[in-house]
Amino acid sequence: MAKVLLTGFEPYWDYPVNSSWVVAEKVAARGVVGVDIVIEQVPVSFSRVHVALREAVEKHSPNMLIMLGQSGGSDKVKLERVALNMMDSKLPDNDGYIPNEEPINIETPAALFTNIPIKSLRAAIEEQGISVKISNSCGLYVCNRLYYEALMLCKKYHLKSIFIHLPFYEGQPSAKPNKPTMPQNDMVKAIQTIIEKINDKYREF
Ligand code: PCA
Repeated sequence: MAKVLLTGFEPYWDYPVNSSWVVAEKVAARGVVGVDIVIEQVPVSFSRVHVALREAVEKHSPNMLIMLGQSGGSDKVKLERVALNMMDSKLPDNDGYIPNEEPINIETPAALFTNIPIKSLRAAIEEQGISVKISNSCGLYVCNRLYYEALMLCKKYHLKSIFIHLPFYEGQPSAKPNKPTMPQNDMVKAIQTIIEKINDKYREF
């Protein structure tokens, strides 16, 4: 049976709840037929997030690595295509650190791409009537740091990996007023659909 490691982030900034973790927990609770789903919460920390990911991959030995992050202000599920070898932010991470145009690793590629055919995932989610788009920038904050590490790990382990940014959910505490929200059920369904699709495509894991 295929195994998915699904990650979500802890709270950060002035968000006491992170939609990515709430959705990860719901996906694990509802499950996907024929797939073993394990979830791990990862820290909003430039210096710790990749260590947490590596430990989780070594602990669970998944076939698929699906990472969720909150993108407050987005009105769609965003399938991230690329991670950049760069860290930059105006606001601190949860350790108080603010990187200023720092490469993640001076010896590794400038950009890494998901190894999952992203357009077929978009089509499958659209078929469910859920608002989705492909994004060509995961930002330069901690989500991008995590994604870059994940795509490096894909080279080392036999892994399929993608990062997905999620909007605030309807009724989320401290979601910014006037920012779009999405029903939790739609986001959960979108992630279940992604897991089903990847599992169908790579049955031979
Ligand atoms: N979103 C942030 C980091 C944690 C999260 O949920 C980001 O987009 O980088």
